[in-house]
Amino acid sequence: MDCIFCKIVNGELPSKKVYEDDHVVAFHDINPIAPVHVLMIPKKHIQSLMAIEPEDKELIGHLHLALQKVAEAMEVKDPGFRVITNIGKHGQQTVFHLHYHLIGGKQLEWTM
Ligand code: IU
Repeated sequence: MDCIFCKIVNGELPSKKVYEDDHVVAFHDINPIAPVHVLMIPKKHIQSLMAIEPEDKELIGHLHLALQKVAEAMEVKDPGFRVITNIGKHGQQTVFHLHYHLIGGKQLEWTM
């Protein structure tokens, strides 16, 4: 499958990993928009949040618990950070492998 993030998962493409276990990987975004910008992905190829199936419930819960660990490791737990997943054209999704942006390290704004 021609998916950039699947290639990162299987080591065909390099990435700066900050966390990995049997089910998920987190790595630094190549084009960070904040001092901390990490992508958390499931190793399983899932196109977006809208493609999550009931059978993925445990995986998605696991991914959120792993996000907590990454937030602690990246020292953004306090004073806080943001988690975003973009979906489709209006969401400006550009990579069609489910990923959660963990963004922080500065005071974030909320404007569109
Ligand atoms: P989006 O939510 O699909 O728009 O985000 C994709 C992100 O993946 C974006 O922030 C890119 O900078 C990032 N990225 C990456 O970290 N490494 C890559 O090889 C590619 C994209 I392609």
